[in-house]
Amino acid sequence: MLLKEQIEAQIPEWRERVKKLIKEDGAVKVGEVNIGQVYGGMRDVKGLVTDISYVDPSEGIRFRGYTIPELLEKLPKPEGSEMPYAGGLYFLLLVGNIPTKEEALEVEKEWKARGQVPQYAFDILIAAPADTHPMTLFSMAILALQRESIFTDQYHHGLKKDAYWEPTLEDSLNLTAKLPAIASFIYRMRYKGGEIIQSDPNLDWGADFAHMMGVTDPGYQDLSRLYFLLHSDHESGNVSAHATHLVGSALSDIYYAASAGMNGLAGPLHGLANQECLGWLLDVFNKYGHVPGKEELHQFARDTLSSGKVIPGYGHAVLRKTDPRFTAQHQFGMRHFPEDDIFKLAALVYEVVPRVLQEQGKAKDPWPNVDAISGALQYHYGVREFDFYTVMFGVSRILGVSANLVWARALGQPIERPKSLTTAMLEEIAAKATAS
Ligand code: AMX
Repeated sequence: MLLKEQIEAQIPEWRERVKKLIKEDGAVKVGEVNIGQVYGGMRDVKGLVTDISYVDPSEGIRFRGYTIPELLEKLPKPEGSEMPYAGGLYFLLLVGNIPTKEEALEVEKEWKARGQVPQYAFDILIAAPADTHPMTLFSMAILALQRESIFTDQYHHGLKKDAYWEPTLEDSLNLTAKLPAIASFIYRMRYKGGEIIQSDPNLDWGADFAHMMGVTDPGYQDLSRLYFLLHSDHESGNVSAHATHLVGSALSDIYYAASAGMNGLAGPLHGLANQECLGWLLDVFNKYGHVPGKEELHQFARDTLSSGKVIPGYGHAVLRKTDPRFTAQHQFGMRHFPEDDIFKLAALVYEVVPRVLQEQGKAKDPWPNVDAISGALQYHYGVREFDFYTVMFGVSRILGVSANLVWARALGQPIERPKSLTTAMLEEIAAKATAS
């Protein structure tokens, strides 16, 4: 496999580089931690390392050094499509270079060969009570597949530490291959009366998801490819990435680790934000019965703020400009359905809300984030079941977190074990600092 060979070829140099850095400069400080951060969710504490993506405050995400516009231009695409193969993106995340079309297609081929979901995983989903949340079902299916883990099997048969990454790569390919079928099964079971659509062997991973969802508009295939690219990785400190890394650091396999990550993604402060954004847009639309004018929208936004609520989809913990993931989706809507009401409204909000937030003067970043528009695009194609949106986010995110786990194994990253203190200890530290 070209993918595996290219990872393997890089490992000795990476191991040497990391070993040297730790040996020669292990004591060099990268930052300080204050009491506010200890109580404040470790915000901005530099305690993780990943070479797969980096979020620059003024520029947004870079995957393996490439910005989103660069990736959309350079990654190989299926004939006649605007958006790249997810297989090519996965190659990039794992290997670090833009793949050739042949390399991207090899990942797609591996996924096809590994994509069959064992019936027992579906049976577990079918057996769950009808009101089980789609994210719970998604996480359950991943966890059910844990018995397939090659890493865990080989580990118990005396796998050498240097070779941990190999079965982790196998597991990652096996799991990611099945995600479109699992997610679309959940969608069809929950919202479409259980009429399941079988995978089409001629379609790539992203397009096959669109097909199995039952959305026939060809534009949805490109939207799916775009969506899966944009949500795949966002450094390592966000909850889904960090939870996956933490659980994986105990040498739990990718099924245990990704399922844990998905449980974090299911939280309202993380993956659920996109549905709140669409809810706000629909509230605006329903209030006026049409796309309002700028003045009316300005007033609606001010009313949201004065009632003590936030405007969903705006602001960011790290970014200080329009999220390039927003821009890519905005451009997609402008090309495909500029006249769609909810899309038009989302685009108008972009013209009005940053000004309202600037007037209010609280938000450090008044610009839109990825969630401000993603729901409007799904809505256009008829995927209107909000509870399902986080599952699509999860399908994408597992590409990033599994690539990270392969490299964490390759570089022998140890079990995570930060130190905790008691409040009395922190009070003592504070008292000493004040006295000195
Ligand atoms: N509307 C109203 N007020 C906002 C705001 C918004 N969109 N964004 C920030 N503010 C307010 C904060 O609530 C805070 O007020 P406070 O001082 O009274 O508590 C003040 O501005 C300063 O906040 P900040 O430092 O700019 O933001 P943060 O880093 O603490 O939080 C975020 C970032 C995204 C949670 C915040 O901007 C927010 O709540 N946005 C709306 C919800 C949203 O879009 N969430 C999706 C995030 C993307 C994701 O992770 N999926």
